[in-house]
Amino acid sequence: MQIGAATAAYQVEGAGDGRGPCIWDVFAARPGAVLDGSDGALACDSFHRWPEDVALLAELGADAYRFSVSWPRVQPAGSGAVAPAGLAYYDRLVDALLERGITPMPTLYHWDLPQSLQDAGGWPERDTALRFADYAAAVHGALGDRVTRFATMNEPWCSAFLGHGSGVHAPGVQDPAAAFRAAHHLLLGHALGARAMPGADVGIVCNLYPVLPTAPEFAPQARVVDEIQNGLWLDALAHGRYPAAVPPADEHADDLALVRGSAAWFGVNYYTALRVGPARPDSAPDQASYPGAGEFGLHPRDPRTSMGWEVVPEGLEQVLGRVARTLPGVPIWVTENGAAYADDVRSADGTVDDRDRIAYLEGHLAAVERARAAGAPVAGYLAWTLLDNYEWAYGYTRTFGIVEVDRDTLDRRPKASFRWLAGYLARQREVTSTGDTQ
Ligand code: IFM
Repeated sequence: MQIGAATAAYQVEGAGDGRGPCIWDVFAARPGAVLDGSDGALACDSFHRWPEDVALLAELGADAYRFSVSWPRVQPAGSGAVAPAGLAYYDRLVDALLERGITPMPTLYHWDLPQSLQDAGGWPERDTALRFADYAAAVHGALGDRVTRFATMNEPWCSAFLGHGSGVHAPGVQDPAAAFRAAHHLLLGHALGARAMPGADVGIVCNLYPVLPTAPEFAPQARVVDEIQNGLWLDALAHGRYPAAVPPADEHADDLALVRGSAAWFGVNYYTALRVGPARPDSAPDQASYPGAGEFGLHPRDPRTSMGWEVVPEGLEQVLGRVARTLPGVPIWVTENGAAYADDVRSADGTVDDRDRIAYLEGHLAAVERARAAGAPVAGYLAWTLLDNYEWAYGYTRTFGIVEVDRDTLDRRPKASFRWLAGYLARQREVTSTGDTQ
């Protein structure tokens, strides 16, 4: 199994030079939209500091690096002319990774829609899926001679339902019908994008979670949450249909025939499990993303991360088993897994001593190994995330990194979890090279 780390453009790059505006620039400027009022204009400045990031990945011993390509850097207006300087940034990054034996795994869309496409209606509009396919072709044309594995969309559930249901993510729309249209066009964009990259190994990345009723009477609500969180994406990709919770629409039938079978590999982003129980007055705002929200609540138990997400390693094993059964023969990657913690303990030399994060990673890697032993074809595991970065509506107040980033100097300092993961990788390589395991 390959092991590495992941990041996303808006969260780490900073605007750099020549990037066009995107929906997160506009959303983050709304008063109250982001907890600390921050945006991704500087982030970790990886646009300039990428050589340091690549050196860290090499020090980690990473097999693979999942980063995202910024659509508005490549096509500042969202369509038409491609910016050569924007593509050149990824060209250099890919070359530097390959020089160090690290497999580049670009994701084409990690939430930074060019604002001009939002002005034309965004993901609820069908045309956005067509524009995505043009953009995918442009990136593939530039990188496809050296990169084989691409992901189209990252966590389309978030783009659709956090972006257009609860509105806690960009573009901050609260319109359930628009959320369903966005979900469909994200899947259509994935399928058209995959077709636009002939010869590439193209997958999609979804955030899937086990959904558990807290009592039998909440089973119907849990089923709805499961259909939106998990079934929508899996049923469409495996069977070319939507579960009952998705309102029917005329455009679905032909498009779903394209979506079916369009994932050559499947990426699982896994963080927690969802417990569905009685309504609660203090519900997190993202809960309003599910139809029928208000009639039920989510009830995470301890232990929880600083996102309030329950730590449930065995849920990852369950999700991997479900994907393996639903998409037989399709290789699976754990494309994100990790935890935000307070990082308030330091060892004598000043290193963040994040034993909680180490325990989280260790528990989840063990769950991956159990899933593999049970037959799930898991090809890789990528820790979220390499660097402390811009955590969307939480701004810089939540840290998931295995490397600390000083917000004043942007200096990078590996945490104890970085050293731990490097050790895990080295041990795994040792075992593999002596032929003890696969
Ligand atoms: O930071 C995000 C990432 O962009 C997408 N998956 C979940 C992470 C933690 O919230």
